[in-house]
Amino acid sequence: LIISQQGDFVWVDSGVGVAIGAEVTVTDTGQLQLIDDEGKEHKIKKKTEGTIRPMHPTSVKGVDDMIRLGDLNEAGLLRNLLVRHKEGIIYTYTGSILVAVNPYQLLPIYTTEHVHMYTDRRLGELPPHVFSIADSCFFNMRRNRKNQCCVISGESGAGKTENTKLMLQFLSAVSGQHSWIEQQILEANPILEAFGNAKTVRNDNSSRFGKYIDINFTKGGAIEGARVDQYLLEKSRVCRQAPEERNYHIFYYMLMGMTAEQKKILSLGNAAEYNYLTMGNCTSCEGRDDVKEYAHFRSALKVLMFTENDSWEISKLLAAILHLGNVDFEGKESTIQWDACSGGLRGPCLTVFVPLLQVDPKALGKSLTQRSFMTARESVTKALTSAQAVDGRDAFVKAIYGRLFLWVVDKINAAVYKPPEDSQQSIGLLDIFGFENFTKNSFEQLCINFANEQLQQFFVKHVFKLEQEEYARENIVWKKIDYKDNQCTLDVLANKPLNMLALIDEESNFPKGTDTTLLQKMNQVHGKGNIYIPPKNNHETEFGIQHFAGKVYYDSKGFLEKNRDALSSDLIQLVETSTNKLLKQAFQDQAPDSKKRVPTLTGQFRQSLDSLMKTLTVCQPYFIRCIKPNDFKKPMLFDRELCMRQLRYSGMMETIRIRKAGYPVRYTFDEFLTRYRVLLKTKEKCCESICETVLAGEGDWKTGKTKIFLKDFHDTMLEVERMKELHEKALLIQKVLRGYK
Ligand code: AOV
Ligand code: MG
Repeated sequence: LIISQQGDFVWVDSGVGVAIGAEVTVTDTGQLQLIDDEGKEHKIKKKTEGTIRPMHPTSVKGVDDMIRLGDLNEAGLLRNLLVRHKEGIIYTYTGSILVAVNPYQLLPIYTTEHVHMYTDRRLGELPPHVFSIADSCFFNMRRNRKNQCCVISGESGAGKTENTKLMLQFLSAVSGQHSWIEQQILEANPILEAFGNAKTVRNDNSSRFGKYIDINFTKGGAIEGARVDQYLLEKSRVCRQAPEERNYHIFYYMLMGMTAEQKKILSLGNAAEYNYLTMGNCTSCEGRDDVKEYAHFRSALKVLMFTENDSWEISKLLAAILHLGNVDFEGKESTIQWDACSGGLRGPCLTVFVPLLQVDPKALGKSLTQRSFMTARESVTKALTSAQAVDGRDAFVKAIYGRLFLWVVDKINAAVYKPPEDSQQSIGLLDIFGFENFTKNSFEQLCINFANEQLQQFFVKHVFKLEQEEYARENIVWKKIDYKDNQCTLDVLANKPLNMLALIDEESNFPKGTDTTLLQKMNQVHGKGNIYIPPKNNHETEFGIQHFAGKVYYDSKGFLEKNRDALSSDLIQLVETSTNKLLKQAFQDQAPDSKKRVPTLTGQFRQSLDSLMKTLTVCQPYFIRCIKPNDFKKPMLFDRELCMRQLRYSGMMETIRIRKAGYPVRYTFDEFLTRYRVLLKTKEKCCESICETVLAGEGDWKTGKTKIFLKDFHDTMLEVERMKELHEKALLIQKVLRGYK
C-alpha cells in the first residue's frame, strides 16, 4: 500500500484533467483519509487505490527551479506553482526562464533592499525573482558585449506590464547614477499608461498598445538614454467601450483632476455627461484614484519636458474629442442643430469647438455633415445620412486621438533618446497586449492575437528549434524533444500566398470590397485547412481561428472599415484650416491630395512587427512567462484549470523537458578560455579541464566541435568560482602592495 501514515503526500486522479495533490490525514474515527489541495476529502477505498500514486518529495513543498521536479508531468508542474502561490511565492524558474504568477496584491519583495540583494548575483544563487532576470540581462550585456532583450508574455491581466516596470526599476537602480535620465525613463510610464491603458473586463489597467523600450547603456554600465517603440493603439476604444469597460484613463483623470476653472474654460463637466465615456456604463474603476493619478500624470509630463502649454494643448484636444462625441446628427440627411445650444439638450453648440479645435464652426459643421467628391468635371458635395455622419465623426475622433498618442510618444523619445556616443549596448523590454478572447472579438483582437502568435513563434524558435539545430551541428548526442509549433497558424495568418491578412488588405484596397466579400474569400482560400474555421452558415459573420492559446471567434463586421482607417478629405482639409498648432502638427503627414496610397492598419502593424522581430533576433533573449491565477483579479485564489491551460499553451511542459535535458548555455572554446582561464589549476589549457575541476560531479556538460555546452546552473557555478578567484587574487595583490609600503 502506498499510503502509510499521516502527513504523507500522494497524487489522486481528480477525474477532470490532471491529478491533484493530497495529504494523508486521520479522521475522528481513526481512519486514514485524503484532503486534496482544494480542501476536498477523499475516502480511501479498495477500489480507489489504483488511482493513488506516491508523490515525489520535491513536489511536497515545491522547488525553485522546475527542472528539479521529480514528478516531471503536468500535475507536478501545476502543483509546484500552486503550493508556492499559497505561500506568496510568485516567481519560479525553468532554467533561466522565469514564470511569474500574478499575486493580485502588493508584496513586500520590491524594496530597495531587494534591489541591493539581487544586484550582481548570478541567476539561481537567490530565490527566483524578476530582479534576478534584470540583473542577468545587465550582467550578460556587459560580459558578452551583446544586446539583450526580455520578452514578457502571457494573457491579458497576467502581469506583463507590472513586471516590465519592475525590470525598469531594477535597471535604473543598478545603473547607479540616480540621475535625471533614469527618472525620465521611469516617469514615461505613467504618461504612456494614461493615454494607452484602460479598464477592460480582463484587467483594470489593460495595455491597449504594445511597447518595446530599448534602454541604452554606456560602456561603464550607466543608463545613457532610451527609446520607446509603440505598436497599434486600439483606437476604437475612444468611441466605443464594451459593457463594464472604460475609455482611456486620461479622460477620467482629467475630468476628476482638473480645477473647476480649467474645466470651465474647456466647457467640461463630469464623465457621466459624455457619450464617449459612458458606453460601458462604467466611469470609475475600483482601486484607481483618478485624482491622484492625474496629479502623477501632470508631474510626469514635467519630468519629460512637456511644457505647461503642451499640457494645455493636449487638454484642449481631449476636450474637443469629448464634445464631438456629444454632437447629435438629425434626420435622414444629417444636419446639426446650429442653434440648439440652449441648455445643451441636443449636444454641444458648435461654437464650443472654436477655442478647442480653432476652426470655423460653420466649416466644421459642413465637414461633419457633407462629403465632397470629384466627378469627371467638377467637385460636388452630398449630404451624409445621420449614420454616415456618425461614422465620419468617429473616424475623425480616432484620428485625432491616435495622432495625439504618436505625438506624445515622439515627445517622450525626444526627451529620453540620446544618439549613441560612448559605443553602447542595450537591453530591450517587450511588453505588448496579451492574448485576448472576449465574448465578442473584432479586428483589434485579431491584430493583438497575431502579435502574440509572433512572440510565441519567437519563443519556440529560440527554446526548441535553434537549440536542437545547434546540437546537431556540433555533433552533440541528443534525443529530439517534440514541441508544439505554431508556425502553421502564422502561415495562414500572414505567410502563405493569399494569407488572411493579405486578403483583408486586398479587400480593403478594393473599392467594392465589403466585409461579406472578405468572408467569402477567406472561406474559399482557407476553409479547407484546420486553422481557419469558416462560419456555420451563410448568414453568420463570425469566423474562427485556431490560435496557439485556443480557438477565438471573430466577427468580420467592420473589419474593412477598421483596416482602411480612412478619414474623409473634407475633415483633413478642415484640419488644414485650423490654427491649432498641435492639431496641425499631429496631422502633418496627411496631405489631402497625396497620391500615395495610405497604408492600411494591418500593413503598418505587420511592418512594425517585422522590424521588431529583426531587432529581437540579434539580441540574447530572456523570457518571462506571466500566468494569471484567476479571472476575478483576486489574491490567494488559484484556479487550477485556468493555470493548467496557460501552462499548456505556453509549452511549459516541453520547455522544462528541453531545459532539463539540454545545454542552454554555450561558449566557443575561445570565449570560454578567455573568461575562465583564471580557474585553470592545471597546466593544460583547455576548457574541459576547467569544467572537470569546477563542475566535478555536478550534472553533465558536453564538449562539441567548437563549443562547450552547459546547464544554466553550471554557468552560475563558474561565475561564482570566478568571482571568488578574482577576489582572492585582488586580496593577494593588495597584500603584496601593502608589503611594499
Ligand atoms: P498585463 O500587462 O499582462 O495585461 P498587468 O501587468 O497590467 O497585466 O497586471 C494586471 C494587474 O495585476 C495589475 O494592475 C496589478 O494590480 C496586478 N499585478 C500584476 N503583477 C503584479 C505584481 N507583481 N505585484 C502586485 N500586483 C500585480 V494586458 O496589458 O491586459 O495584456 O493588454
Ligand atoms: Mg499590460
